[in-house]
Amino acid sequence: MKHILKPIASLVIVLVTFTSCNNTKKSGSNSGALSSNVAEKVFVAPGEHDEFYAFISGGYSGNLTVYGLPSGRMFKEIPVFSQFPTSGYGYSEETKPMLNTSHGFIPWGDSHHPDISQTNGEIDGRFIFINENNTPRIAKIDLQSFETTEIIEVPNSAGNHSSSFVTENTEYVVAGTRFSVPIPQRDMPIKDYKGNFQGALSFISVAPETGDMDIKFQVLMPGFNYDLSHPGRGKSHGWFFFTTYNTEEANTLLEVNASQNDKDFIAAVNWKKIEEYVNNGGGKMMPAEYAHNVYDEHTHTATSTIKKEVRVVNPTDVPGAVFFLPTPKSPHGCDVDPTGEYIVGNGKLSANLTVHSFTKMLDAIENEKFDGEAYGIPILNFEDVLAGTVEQPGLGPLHTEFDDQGNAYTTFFISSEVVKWKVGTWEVIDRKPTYYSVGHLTIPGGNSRKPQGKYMFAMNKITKDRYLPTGPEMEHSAQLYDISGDKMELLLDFPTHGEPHYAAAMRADLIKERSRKIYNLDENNHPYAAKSDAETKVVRDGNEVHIYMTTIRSHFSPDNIEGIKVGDKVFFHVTNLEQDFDVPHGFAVLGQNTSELLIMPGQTKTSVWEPTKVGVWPFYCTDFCSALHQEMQGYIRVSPKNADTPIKWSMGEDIE
Ligand code: K7E
Ligand code: CUA
Repeated sequence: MKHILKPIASLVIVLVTFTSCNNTKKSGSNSGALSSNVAEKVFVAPGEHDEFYAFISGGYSGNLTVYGLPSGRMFKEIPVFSQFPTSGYGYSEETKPMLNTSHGFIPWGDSHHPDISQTNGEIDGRFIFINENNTPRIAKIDLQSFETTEIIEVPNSAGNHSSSFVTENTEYVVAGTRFSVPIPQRDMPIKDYKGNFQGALSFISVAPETGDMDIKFQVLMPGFNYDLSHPGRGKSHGWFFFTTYNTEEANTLLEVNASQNDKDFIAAVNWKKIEEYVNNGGGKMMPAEYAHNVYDEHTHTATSTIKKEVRVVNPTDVPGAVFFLPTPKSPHGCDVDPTGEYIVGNGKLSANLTVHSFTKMLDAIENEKFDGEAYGIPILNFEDVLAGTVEQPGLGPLHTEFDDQGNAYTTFFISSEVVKWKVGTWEVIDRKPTYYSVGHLTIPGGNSRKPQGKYMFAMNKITKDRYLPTGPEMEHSAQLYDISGDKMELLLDFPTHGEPHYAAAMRADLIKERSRKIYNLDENNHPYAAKSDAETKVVRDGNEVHIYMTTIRSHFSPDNIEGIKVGDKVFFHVTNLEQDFDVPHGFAVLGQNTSELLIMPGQTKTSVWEPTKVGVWPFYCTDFCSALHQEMQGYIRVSPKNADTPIKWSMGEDIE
């Protein structure tokens, strides 16, 4: 048996590779096709603003990048799950707790699916959520400050991939496990996976006013791989849908062993029903360990709390809450149309695209049109829930988005194209090649009741010849299409950072108007803040030295410091006194083993330095902030361990 499997596996690889090569050839004919008409459509004149924000997942960068559309200009990288020396995120004392987990401090993450908060099924632009796949976590970014303000770890989960999608009123941000694992984690033989491992689907509540996250409950499902998910909306609000693969429950050579079943499932979860069950005391608390990290904008400091238990629910204890919809074949994306009626299963290995009907699903449940069960969960009869199929639209469907005109757009990885089809008639309307091997695609407002249309962009996995070569690896490439007409029109290629798995986009106005310009110095409650030059000081406490420092154009106070000794632990608490938009100051000292600080107006940030060498070491501002930026510098004197140099500091005069 083992001997047969290997040739099959290599055949699959050859097939995929071969198809990709074909795609590469197509490109030649398209290069240089940009007409001036197209150029006008993406031209945003100098000083003008883009019409849309796009928040593009950074994949293995662990972060989130912010772009403008239609220009494709990158505005910012928001650090989320990875340390970011550019701003000191994850390096400063204030932000290190954001990266704490039950496994300790983790400097990196793999981010996948950003999703913007919603009110009444419409994008409201308050928060954006994003999942971390490797060490399961969900982060919340505040779209006023563009800062990561909360990260919650997801216990009992592994490969947090079917995340982070929000319900119609941001009641929940949902996180489903890609890898099933022993729950609770324990030492057991891997070969005993089948029937013993489980997959947790976590419903993380989001407080309406504050946005505070908390794990409300986890549904412990059979040991499949829960790949992607989307909320119901409109008529299907209250349900959540998850694609699964590996319903075979294989634990080795999944490329063959998890491709055996003709159909896998979409799991339909009635979260309202389970919520009610939980509110009435249902489910049980089980011991768990997970970090909950919260950033406070007034102390400018994050705290990390390790939580000790989580509520779990056995789906068979809540009759009528969970069903399986048979879906061919190892579906990846699980996408719900704006009306909430249609649920698309993008079967990676299927010739056709399967669409389920929510109405038919309810009817099948009502009339118990079941086709067996899996671990006590009813399997609905395929024909009875099927809305329709898009016949042979392409090879290797991954993800579908929707516009505001009743059209759907599906990406095909293997045939490297986006295919536009009509929701309801299932006819293919248009297809356009992508360069190359597209993964996700995004339409502004796509995951909502009101898509904002106009543009679609595809996020491609392979760049090859699209840009000037940069060694063996090229940044991934996105392609922007005009979708306002019947046919899609390719407008622009632009590079993305890391690996974009999905992006969330929306009209710029909502965010733009609310964007924070400064932090109010009066509201700075940081315990080590110095709010004027008069409050600056240097305080020794054993071998710890706390420097209360200020920075304003164009000096540090103090800028001469003496009395530090080798073996000390020196805390530079730097407060930026500026109350002016876009005037951060930087801070770095020669020989420090951490990153710089970048301190926003009104903020206090702390860098720790443990000097190992005697000498007089300069520090300076790293951000060119004024005509006298180069003058923003100072000296710190480090004496031998046993010296008796007294602690002294000054600014504008010599230390006597
Ligand atoms: Cu959403 Cu890339 Cu994580 Cu598909 S995944 S491509
Ligand atoms: Cu402050 Cu340069």
